[in-house]
Amino acid sequence: MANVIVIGAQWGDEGKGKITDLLSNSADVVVRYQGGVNAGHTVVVKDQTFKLHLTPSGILYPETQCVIGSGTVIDPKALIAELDKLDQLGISTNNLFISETAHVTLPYHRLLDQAAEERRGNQKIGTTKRGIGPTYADKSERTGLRIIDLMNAETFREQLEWTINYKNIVLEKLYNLPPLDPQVVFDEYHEYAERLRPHVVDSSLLIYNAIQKRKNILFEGAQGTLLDLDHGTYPYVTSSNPVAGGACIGSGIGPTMIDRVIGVAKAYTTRVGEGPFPTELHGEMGQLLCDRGAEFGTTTGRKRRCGWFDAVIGRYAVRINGLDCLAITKLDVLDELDEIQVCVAYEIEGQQCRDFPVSARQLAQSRPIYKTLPGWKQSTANCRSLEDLPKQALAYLKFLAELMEVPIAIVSLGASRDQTIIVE
Ligand code: 2SA
Ligand code: MG
Repeated sequence: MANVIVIGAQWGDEGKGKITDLLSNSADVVVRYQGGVNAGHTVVVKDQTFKLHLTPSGILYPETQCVIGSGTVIDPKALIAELDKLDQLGISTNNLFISETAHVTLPYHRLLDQAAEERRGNQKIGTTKRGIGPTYADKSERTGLRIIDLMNAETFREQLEWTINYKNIVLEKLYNLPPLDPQVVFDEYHEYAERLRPHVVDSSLLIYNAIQKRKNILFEGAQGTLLDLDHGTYPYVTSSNPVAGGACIGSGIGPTMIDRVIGVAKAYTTRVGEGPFPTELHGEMGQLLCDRGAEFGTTTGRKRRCGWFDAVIGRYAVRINGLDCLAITKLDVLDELDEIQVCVAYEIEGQQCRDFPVSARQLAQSRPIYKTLPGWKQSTANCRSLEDLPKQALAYLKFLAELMEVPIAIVSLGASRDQTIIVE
């Protein structure tokens, strides 16, 4: 398997959790390289559903080392809750490693995320309100605290006091919120720091050493290409780089170490939060996809917006991530439909456009140009090979692969591990 990056080719929630879980079987190390507890991966093993936020999906395999890399932002309270939950389920977290250079989400980050969203009114982003944006903003502003800072009580206390005094000005003057007490926050987070200490490592070195020993490394993206801070539908994006390029920065390894990039896309499209979405379906069909696909946010429970597959976005994801192949998930959600539409191009100001427009304003004006394909009107849930698929379903997949000019390597037909076709 070598060193593989798995990324979301749409707006997140493509089913990366299931695909990384499958690939984790042959991975020695699984690395999360960006995002924080905004992410939500659902993995189903033997009828048990695991909802993971920060912990890489590989944690379900006892031998696999799991790394929360340098490019992530770590909410210690939420991470510890996740570890407790895994402990209760009898899943060992001994193989979980946390980067000492990852930034820490502190209570003021959550408060500021919530307050900023309210202040934006109808300009709101629709964030998960988990403090992700403010944590990354502090990293860029160089006022952030890193995991390594939490490991030394004295420097942690000093830095926290300075930072909270600064944040209190914003909380009080801008948002009319009560100030935080540095001592109270210190006492709480000092305890968390002790709990996390055994897991804290130089993660770039750990990964490098594993690569030197020819171990298989799996880099697990969170969110998706169109939520990328640089290449997504800005400003309706998250504050990190979910694209494949982010894997190198967020784990501290060089691009020459990567062998393969797999993009995960749903057989249709969803988006949670605000922002343009050309193929969104507002009527009954959108509701049907939402119901059949159980499209609700793993972290916030928000209803996801649903629409047809968009090959303009697909091609863009192929380009931005340098995809080698695709995994198409949730094909079974389309099982009952008479007809299925695929967006092959946009019409923007009277012009036909096959390339993804970079401006959110242009994207909002884009009208999808559809090609209609026949449905298969039978269950695909028990198909285990391409030959098992109804011919219309196979034609649908072939059409997507041709439009995006990359092969489809994996097809997923349900949440459980065995509802998968690996294309030889
Ligand atoms: P944030 O909180 O600052 O990262 O929000 C900025 C935008 O990024 C979107 N975003 C997501 N989109 C899809 N899935 C995500 N994870 C959860 C899930 C989301 C949930 O698996 O369902 O439960 O609501 C995720 N995380 C961030 C977010 O909606 C904003 O559009
Ligand atoms: Mg998700």
